[in-house]
This record gives sequence, C-alpha cells and structure tokens, in this order.
Amino acid sequence: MKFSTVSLLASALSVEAHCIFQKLSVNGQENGQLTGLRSPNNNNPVQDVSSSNMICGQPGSTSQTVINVKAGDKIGSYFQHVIGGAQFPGDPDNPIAPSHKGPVMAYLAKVDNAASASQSGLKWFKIWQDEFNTGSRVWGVDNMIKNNGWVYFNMPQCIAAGQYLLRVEILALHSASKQGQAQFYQGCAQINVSGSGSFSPSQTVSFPGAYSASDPSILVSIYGSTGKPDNDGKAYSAPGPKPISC
Ligand SMILES: [Cu+2]
Repeated sequence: MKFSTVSLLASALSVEAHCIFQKLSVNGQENGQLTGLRSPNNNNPVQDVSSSNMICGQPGSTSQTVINVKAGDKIGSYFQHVIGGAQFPGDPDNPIAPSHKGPVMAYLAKVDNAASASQSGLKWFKIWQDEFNTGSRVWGVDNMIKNNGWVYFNMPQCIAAGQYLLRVEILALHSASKQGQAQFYQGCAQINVSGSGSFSPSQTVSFPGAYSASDPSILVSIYGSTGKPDNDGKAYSAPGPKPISC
C-alpha cells in the first residue's frame, strides 16, 4: 500500500516536469501567448517517434495568425513548464526540469498557407540546432533554461520568401537509455518569410519518419563514468539531418 502511494506520487511528479512551446518572438518583439502557433494543450512528451504527434506535438490549439519574419531575423521560441509559465511561484521545473538534458532543434517546411495547411506529408529541413558543448558540457536545454525558456536562432538569410511551418523541438534524454523513453517536446509556428533568398532544400525529411527509436541520438545514455549527465564530455549528434548552410 505504501509502495503504490510512493510510486504514484513519483510518477505524478515526473509528469509535471515537462514543457510547452507557447510564444514566438521576432527580433525581440513578442507575439501573444499561443499566437501564430500550433501547440499541444498539455505538457506531456511524445515518446513514440512513429506518432503523428511528432509533427507539432499532441493535438492542442491552432492559431489563425501567421507571423511575419524576414530572412535574417532573430527568432525566439518560448518554452515554459505549463501554458502561461510556471505552475506555481518558485516552480523549480520552469521552464523545464533541469534533469531534462538534450538538444534543441528547429526545422522548416514550405506550405501554401501556414494558417490552414495540413501538417501531414510535409518536407522538412533543419535550420538550426544546439546539441552539446563538449568543452563546457552544456546542453541545448541548459541554454534554454539559462534564457528563462527562450531558444534563440536566426532565420537563415537564404530562406526563400513564402509561408512555412517552423517546428521547434526539445529532446530530453534523461531516461533515453531505455528504448521509447526519450521525451520529445515540439510545437510549430505559422510564419510568412520575406526576403530575397532562393534556398530550395536538396534533401528533406518527414515527420513522423525522420527518427527511429533505436537511433543512437535517441537511444543513448548521457550519464558518463561519474554518473553526471555530461556524456563523459564526448560529442553528441542530434537526430535528423544536419542544419542547412546558406
Ligand atoms: Cu519531462
């Protein structure tokens, strides 16, 4: 009896340690909560890499808004523990539990109308990632926490004008030594890119499909010989393709 209470409590606590992509900023100008986004309505991770929830997260809200972005602009993606931010004042798991080490990635897929396009069957390419710094032993997630939940990257200068879904993904690897236990947190922003770029990807990937459960970037122990989540200072490659270079 006592055991089951303890394990229920433990699992309830671990459920609470997750995060949701919930705001986009452009050159420091924040859009409103959930504006221009397709975001999950709860903070549970996706763990099945073959699920359609790998695209923009579990079904939740879809905005009517498309956010204007110029090629070269500084994009911010804001992740917080629950919709609205911290779950309670002093919430130690906001923006995400610090145990949730792993990379952060951003992908684009061209669409005709970002507010209405189906998110299935799109051709995605990666534009940015923050993996793991072997010198400082800092993960992409550590940088996101340091920036209070903001993930920053630039819209590559070469991106061709038009509408896109921007998929931003956090991969938490703290339990990833067992297959199916890596935790994926993603949402999509609906954007309209302007500029004079003409990039057309020569290779694209599908979601689901881009990742496999046994990918060494996904089925991996990040705990080094000292038991710290530092990958023993060895390089770590995020799943999926390399980011494009303009
Ligand atoms: Cu979690």
